[in-house]
Amino acid sequence: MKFRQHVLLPLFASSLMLLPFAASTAAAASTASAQKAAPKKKAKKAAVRKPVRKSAAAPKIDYQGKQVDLAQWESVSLFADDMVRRHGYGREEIDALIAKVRFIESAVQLVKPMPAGKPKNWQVYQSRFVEPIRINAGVRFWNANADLLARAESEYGVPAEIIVGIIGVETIYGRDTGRFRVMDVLATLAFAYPETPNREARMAFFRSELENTLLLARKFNTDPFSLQGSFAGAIGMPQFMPGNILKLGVDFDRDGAVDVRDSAADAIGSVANFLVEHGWRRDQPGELAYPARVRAEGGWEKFINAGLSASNTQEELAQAGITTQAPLPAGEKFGLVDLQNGFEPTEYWLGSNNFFAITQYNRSFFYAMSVINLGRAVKLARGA
Ligand SMILES: [Ca+2]
Repeated sequence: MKFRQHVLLPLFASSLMLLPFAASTAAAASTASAQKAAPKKKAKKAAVRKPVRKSAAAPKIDYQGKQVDLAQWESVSLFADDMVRRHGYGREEIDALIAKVRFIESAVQLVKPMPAGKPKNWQVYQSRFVEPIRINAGVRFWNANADLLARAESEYGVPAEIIVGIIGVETIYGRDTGRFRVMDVLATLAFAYPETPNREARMAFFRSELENTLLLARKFNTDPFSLQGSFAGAIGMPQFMPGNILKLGVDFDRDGAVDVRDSAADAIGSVANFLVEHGWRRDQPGELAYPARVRAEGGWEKFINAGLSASNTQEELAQAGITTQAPLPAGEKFGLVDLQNGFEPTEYWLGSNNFFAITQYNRSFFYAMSVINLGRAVKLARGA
C-alpha cells in the first residue's frame, strides 16, 4: 500500500465523509471541502427580525496565532536533532526557524472531529460544489489553460475534465487556497495535536510534513515561512501536502520549480501525475461509475465500505444482488459506492478503478463523485 499523504478532513466535511478514518488526501483538508453550507432557511427567518450577522454561523479563525516557546518542548528538540542528523541542517539554523513558528489554536480546533450531527446527505454535499459559480470559474480556467490540459491529457491519460473537477472542488481554481502559514499549522499539529484516538499517528504524519516543508523550501530555495495553505498545511490550487509536492509534484511549465500555488501548469501536471501514481489507467474502458441497483432481499451489504478499490468481479457483484442497467465493460472489476441522502433513499453506483483513483485524492465517495460531476458540468457549459 502506498503511503498516503492526505490529511484528515475534519471540520464541516467530516460528517459528510464516508469513511471513518478520513486520512484524506494530497488535498487533505482543503479549504473548499471545509466550507460550510449556510443554513439558508434559518438565515432568512432571522432576517425578518433583524439584520443577519453573516459570520454568525462560521467560527472565527485566527490565522496569526501566538508566539510560544516551542524550543522548550522535548518533542521539538528531538525533531530539530533529527533534521540536523538526517538532513545536514545546522542546529542554529533549525532553532532559528523553530523560534519563528507561531502556535495556531484554530488549527487544533479545526482538526477535531465534529460531533455526530445530521445524517450524511450526498445531494446537499454535491450542491455546494456543482453550482454556477464554480462551473463558470471552471469554464474560465479551462479556456485559459486549454493547451496545458490537453498536454496533461495526452501525457498522463487523465481527461481534462477530471483535472478541472479536482482543482475546482479543492479551491475554486485557486481562489481559496488557504491563509495559514504552513510552517505554523504543521508545527502546531505535529507537536500539539488534540486528544483523539489516532493522535500519535496524526502527529507523526504532521512531523513528517513539517520535515517535508523544510526540505521543499531548501530544494527550491524559498523561505519556508512564505508557504501558505489550509489549516492542515495543504498548498495551492490542488491543495497538495508538502510531501506530495516533493514526491509527486510536476514542473509542468519547466521553469525549474514546482509551484502549485501560482503556476496553473504545475497544478495541472501535478494533479494528473498524482492520479496516475495512485492507479489511474489511461486505457480503462467505459464509464467511471455506473448507476446500480441492489436487491431488496439483501446479501450485498458486505460490499459496503469494502475499501477504496475496484476489486470485485462482475460475477461476484451480480451474485450478491448488485446489478446495472447498462452493460459493464468485459473483464473490468468494480466496487460498490453508496451515496447516502439523509432520510431519502441511498443511491448506489459501481465505481471503476479510475473512480477509486480519485478517492485517493480525498477518501470520500461524495468527493470523487462531485469531482466527476463538476468536471462534466464545466465541460458541458464550455461546449455550449
Ligand atoms: Ca514550474
